[in-house]
Amino acid sequence: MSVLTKLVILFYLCQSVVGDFCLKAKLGRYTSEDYDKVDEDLAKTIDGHVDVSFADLDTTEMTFKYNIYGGAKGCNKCGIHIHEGTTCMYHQIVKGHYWYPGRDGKVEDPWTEKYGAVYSTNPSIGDAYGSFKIDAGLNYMANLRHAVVLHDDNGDRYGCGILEFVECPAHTQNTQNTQNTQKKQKKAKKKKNKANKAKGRRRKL
Ligand SMILES: [Cu+2]
Repeated sequence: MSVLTKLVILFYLCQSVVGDFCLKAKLGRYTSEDYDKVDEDLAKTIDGHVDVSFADLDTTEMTFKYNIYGGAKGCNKCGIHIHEGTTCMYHQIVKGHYWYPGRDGKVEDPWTEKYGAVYSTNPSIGDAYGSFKIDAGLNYMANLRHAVVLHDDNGDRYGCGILEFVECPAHTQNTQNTQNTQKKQKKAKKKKNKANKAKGRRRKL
């Protein structure tokens, strides 16, 4: 297999992992003033981010990736979900899990352990990294600006972030490559111009 073939395969593999339309939520404390169950110690340390990606604009299946730092220690399958609200500030507006229940309202809530919407940490460090695929019946645009909520062992909320537009890692790489190519082309053009100028000068001489 040539290096080029390998690169092409790697490119498509990366794409299928990363997806084409991405959202990112920076995790911070669940600020909700109208909620008194936040573990204040966790609220101080919680950091990290959640990356959500969709293969296209219509699909409702997303890859949900989390990088949690300073979270609840020793959390065994604690909840991590996208919620109905578009803020972390008011508990009443953050509301419950965000999914499309279907016309008859019978589609099950996918933001549960059964569908993998959990994270676990070890007893000494509250960090967690992982990902799961989930279909909440809502597409990329429908999820924009929605709150991602982190729960502790008791189910209480302490971490939160808002999903915002972000360029997918694969896209960023492509843009960088394009920029590099453009830079190279510019450099080559400059060199050519210089050479031509030198030629012109020589001709004049
Ligand atoms: Cu939740």
